[in-house]
Amino acid sequence: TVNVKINGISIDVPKGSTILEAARLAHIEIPTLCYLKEINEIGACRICVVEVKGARSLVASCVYPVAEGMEIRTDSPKVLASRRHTLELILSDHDRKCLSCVRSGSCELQKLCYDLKVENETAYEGERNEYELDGSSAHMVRDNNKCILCRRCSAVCEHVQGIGVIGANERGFKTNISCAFEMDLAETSCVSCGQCIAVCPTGALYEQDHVDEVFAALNDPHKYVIVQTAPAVRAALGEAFGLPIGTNVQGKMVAALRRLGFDKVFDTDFAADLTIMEEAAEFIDRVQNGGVLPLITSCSPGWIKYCEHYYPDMLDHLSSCKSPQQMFGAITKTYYANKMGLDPEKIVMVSVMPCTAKKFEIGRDDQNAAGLPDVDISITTRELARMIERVGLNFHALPDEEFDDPLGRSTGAGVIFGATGGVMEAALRTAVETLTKEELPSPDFTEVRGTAGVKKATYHVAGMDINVAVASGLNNARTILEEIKSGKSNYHFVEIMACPGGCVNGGGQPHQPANVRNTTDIKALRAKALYDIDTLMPLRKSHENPAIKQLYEEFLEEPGSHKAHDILHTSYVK
Ligand code: HC1
Repeated sequence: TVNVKINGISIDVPKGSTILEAARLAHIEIPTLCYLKEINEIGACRICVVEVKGARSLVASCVYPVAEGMEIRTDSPKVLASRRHTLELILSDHDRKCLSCVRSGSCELQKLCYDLKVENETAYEGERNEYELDGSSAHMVRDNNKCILCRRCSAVCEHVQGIGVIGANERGFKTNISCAFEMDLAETSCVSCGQCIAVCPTGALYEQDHVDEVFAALNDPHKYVIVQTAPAVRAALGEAFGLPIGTNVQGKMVAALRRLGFDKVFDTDFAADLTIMEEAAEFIDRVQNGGVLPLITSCSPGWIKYCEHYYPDMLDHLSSCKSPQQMFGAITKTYYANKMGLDPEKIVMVSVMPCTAKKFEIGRDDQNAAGLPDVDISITTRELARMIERVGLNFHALPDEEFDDPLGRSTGAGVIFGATGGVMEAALRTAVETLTKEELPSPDFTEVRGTAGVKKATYHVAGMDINVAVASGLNNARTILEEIKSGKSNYHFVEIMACPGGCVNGGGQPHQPANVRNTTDIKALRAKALYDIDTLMPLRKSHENPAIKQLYEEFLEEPGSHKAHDILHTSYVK
């Protein structure tokens, strides 16, 4: 350790710490703007400056290492004045239409201006850049008028996802974050994961907002509006209302959706169970009949887009199963509509997802089992929170309610889909019991749990070794894909999710500011909420779901049947 003095208090801190880290150990949170731990450590924004005795100028604490005997001031008038000036300079080229900004209340720039009492927004008024919005893609909008050039978005795109479709163009005052050759985002090989939105401190990046469309459907007496909620939404929606990260709010979420006026409140987890039935059958078929291995999961649309753009030669590995979101819509507009005597044309299928790529997925080809789009509108967890706020529901006071039957029934296997490794574990629970024709001593496959970016395991099943791998985050996916291509590995089954940690950390989840992201394992806390639900479920294997059994008896016949293929499977494009 080294001994330093921070604001007059002596403290021992690990050698090699930055001043920012050292101050945290002294219970001082130095404000930051561009800094994202291990992702964007560039010391560029100058908000985290501090005084170091003997140094010629203020130093950026996020990148400046401590040294024995260092004397640091994080709170001097000089420091605070510098931060204030920096904020005034940022505001001088910032669209300050803040009142109705999508990030009002969760904007990190707004909070800093409040904390530092930046009263004069026009201190450096002068020339302003004016940018057109880029709303070209199905999933998001880029508004450079609100961009503060922190580069968190480009860092996460390049360093976490290995894609790099946005970055700094031009120089000096004209510097802006955009795509190469000023292309629209839709023209690039962006995969729609929305991780850039999740880390953006301001309203420069946000999802395409479909809240008005949902309200319009709810207010249309001729429409029958059905909602499905993804596994990971229940583990994060509460954060938008100030609840601790990892609070399971399933019951209040259902109650809120009912009060918003949805005709049926169903659960994507049901379709996750259905996906497992189809995918486990596909896996067993490929193993027993010499099909392409490894089989790779297909429920994450960001991952599918990535595979299509970057690994088109590996599309044969993808499961042909539609994602649970799409299977849900397909079953709703065929089986359920028929069963309930509903006209599929009048059904509006809304999905609530932790994901921005789902907005893109609903418009893909070959996703219309009833001759209509399987899903009509996909909104994010954040958009649902905004709907709840708009109509003034007191989320905290809502009772806990249950999903409707029968498409609200699910098992523990369905709910863990939302965490990395969950799809693999759910599939193994069913595939192993199908292959061995014996009941598992325990449904837990703990080797594929946890937030590590890559996980591997081998299971001995029915006389053979089944090698599995799980990757989340596209850089990690690339590692596994390269292994497969080079022939170095012999996997039978691989799960890939585009977002690091899986859907719990999707690009559509409630924002958490950088200081929380830098110090808390958000994805682990949210995942724990899902595994806790699984543990408490009376049924934990997809093939035990009574509503799924009934669906096959009444309609689909058996997993992998001709009918199931027509309705629940899809294809990919190079
Ligand atoms: Fe997911 Fe899925 S788990 S992709 O992560 O397979 O988004 O939560 O809904 O479709 O079920 C997301 C989550 C989600 C699908 C399921």
